[in-house]
Amino acid sequence: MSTIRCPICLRMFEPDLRKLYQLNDQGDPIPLVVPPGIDEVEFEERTRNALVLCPSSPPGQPEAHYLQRDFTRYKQPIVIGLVGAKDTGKSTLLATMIQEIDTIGLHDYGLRARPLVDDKHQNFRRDYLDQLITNRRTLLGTPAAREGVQFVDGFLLIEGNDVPQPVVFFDVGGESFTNIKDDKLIQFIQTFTALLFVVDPDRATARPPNADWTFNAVSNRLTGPGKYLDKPTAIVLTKADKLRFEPTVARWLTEQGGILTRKCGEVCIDHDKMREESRDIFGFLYQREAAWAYLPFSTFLTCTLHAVSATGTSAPKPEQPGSATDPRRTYLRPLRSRRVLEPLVAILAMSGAITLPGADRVGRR
Ligand SMILES: Nc1nc2c(ncn2[C@@H]2O[C@H](COP(=O)(O)OP(=O)(O)OP(=O)(O)O)[C@@H](O)[C@H]2O)c(=O)[nH]1
Ligand SMILES: [Mg+2]
Ligand SMILES: [Zn+2]
Repeated sequence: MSTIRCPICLRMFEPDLRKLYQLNDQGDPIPLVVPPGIDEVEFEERTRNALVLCPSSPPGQPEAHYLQRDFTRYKQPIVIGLVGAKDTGKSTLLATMIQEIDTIGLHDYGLRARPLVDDKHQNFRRDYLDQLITNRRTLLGTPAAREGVQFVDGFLLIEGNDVPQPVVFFDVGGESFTNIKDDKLIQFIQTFTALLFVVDPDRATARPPNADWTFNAVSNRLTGPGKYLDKPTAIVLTKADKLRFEPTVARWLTEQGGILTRKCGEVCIDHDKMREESRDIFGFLYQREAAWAYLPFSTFLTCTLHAVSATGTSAPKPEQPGSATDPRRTYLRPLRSRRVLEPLVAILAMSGAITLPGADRVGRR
């Protein structure tokens, strides 16, 4: 790793991996002293959750901030931002994606994934997954972005003996993206190296139209040369269980075959099938005149479209809104996610992290 962009202040810097920090019991960073003469295994264990200082502010200053060492010492991180208005289903989608990485893994795609920061991963499981999967309750709305907002969880992708690559996820309350009055609050958008645009089917099929302006706001915020923005992007029609009577969507939602094939004589990514799904979901959105939803397709160089359901079922709204003290609702049936990993696999293929044959064709026009 040479230089890296700080996701908090956007500064590019070369991390000093010899000066490590750790959090004390009060949660304050203090220098991490490693005894000399220990071997690699012990060093790795002792420094598992180590931090490095971002050089934009010296330690002790109120603006001083630290990054996870493992975010900074490997290949350039893939920083995935989930974009969409309030209630579109971003956090629920992310939760079920992470659950599938934890339980099924990415081995089929040639990668081993381990949590990037153990504490963060435990917190994510507690705040998102215990609620959703164990208690079968809807998630609380995610708080709006604060200054210095950090990723919520991440993994280290390990492929053979190659240098590992971190992949991290930003999940903020949907209202954050349209709060363009305060630049500092949304500068984290500039750290996204890949984007998941999450489409709520209720908005896509609404009459009169109910466009999600976060897609436009985030795309406008990003800059780059050329006709297209060069960041891997997936448009995810989530909550697709609500569209199960729409033949095009139902076809993909019930698709069992996965996106691996042996057509090429060995295991490879079925980019033709992914293109077919993208074309169908694009057609579905086009027919409903939801131009805002497929805008990323004409803005980004590589883009796929997907139909997924994070929960497979809805949680009914209370008959008298506001009467309940706890806004979390209970899902009607046991949760069953469908095809939630596909958009992530597409992003990893477009980012070059998945190297199976065919991966380099994903999302190309
Ligand atoms: N039917 C169905 N409903 C879903 C699904 N995913 C989410 N929902 C519903 O959508 C609501 C909002 O989901 P969240 O994941 O909290 O939405 P969000 O985009 O994170 O919202 P903010 O954090 O407020 O920006 C949930 O409470 C569920 O009621 C799904 O796959 N199917
Ligand atoms: Mg949320
Ligand atoms: Zn910084």
